[in-house]
Amino acid sequence: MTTTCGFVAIVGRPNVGKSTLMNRILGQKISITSRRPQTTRHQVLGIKTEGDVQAIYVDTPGIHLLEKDRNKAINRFMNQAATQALRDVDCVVFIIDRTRWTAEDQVVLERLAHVKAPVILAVNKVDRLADKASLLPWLEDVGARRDFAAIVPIAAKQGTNVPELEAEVAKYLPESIHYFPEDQVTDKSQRFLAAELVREKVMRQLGDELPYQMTVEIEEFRDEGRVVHISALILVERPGQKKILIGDSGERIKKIGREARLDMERALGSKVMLNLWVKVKRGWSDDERALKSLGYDLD
Ligand SMILES: Nc1nc2c(ncn2[C@@H]2O[C@H](COP(=O)(O)OP(=O)(O)OP(=O)(O)O)[C@@H](O)[C@H]2O)c(=O)[nH]1
Ligand SMILES: [Mg+2]
Repeated sequence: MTTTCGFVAIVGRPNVGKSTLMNRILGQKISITSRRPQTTRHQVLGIKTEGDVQAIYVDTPGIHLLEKDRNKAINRFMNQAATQALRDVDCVVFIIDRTRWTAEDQVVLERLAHVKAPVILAVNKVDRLADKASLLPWLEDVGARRDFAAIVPIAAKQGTNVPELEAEVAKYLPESIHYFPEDQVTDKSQRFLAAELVREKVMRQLGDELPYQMTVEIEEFRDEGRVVHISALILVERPGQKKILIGDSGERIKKIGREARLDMERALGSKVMLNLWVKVKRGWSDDERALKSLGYDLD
């Protein structure tokens, strides 16, 4: 009996729906999502095993333009993490948002220039296309930008055409033994997921005020069987941000905690006691050493 197994990088500029697509394919929340750009910061594997076929998807941070003088170490980290994911993959899914082509899409296309693996273009969010008739000429137009292995219009959020995209991907998975046991869905720990879920709730509630000047560290993760005790520290850059995060008489932080806890309970399948703390740590997002100690480490 032959089995197939391979790595599939999901790349694109921020906010096009990479993590939404991965979660849809896996049928559960593996990677956090929000309306704000730069939600994903690390490579996250989503492993899908169906019979003889194992597809290992690699969700990546959105590749973005670094602003002159304003680019922080964390932005360089995110772009590097995304580019690194393109090494040694068997197939790439390059996502764009409907019928728009931006300077950042162009940057992604240029990063793909040296990639030998087949690149499938996924045109996402077609559910929001006001003028459906514009799609066909657009597919022809983008199709001329590179020799894509396939072009698939999808709506990741609703799942439209996602099985068709997976079928295209399956064509490029080589014959190989499976690298992961069939019940493993990600390479990340429960601890990592817990931190990410807190970050997701903060991003969803206050993305505009705190784009990337916030990170989450798990200080305690104690599994007592029926209850998991989790303490998470939210680090911000400035005292003003701490105030916003806590909100009037702690309303906002309570809401963030409640939502994060419910998601954690769903993911862990047990009761969770969650404690949240907010601390100001100036300069962490532009300090290579601080970043490393906070888990932003490419090695
Ligand atoms: N209408 C619609 N919205 C979508 C679709 N796919 C994703 N979205 C929304 O687009 C936003 C961004 O989705 P993400 O999956 O976080 O995007 P991303 O590419 O992972 O973004 P970064 O991690 O920041 O690079 C979220 O609000 C999603 O709900 C879709 O097919 N249709
Ligand atoms: Mg993402």
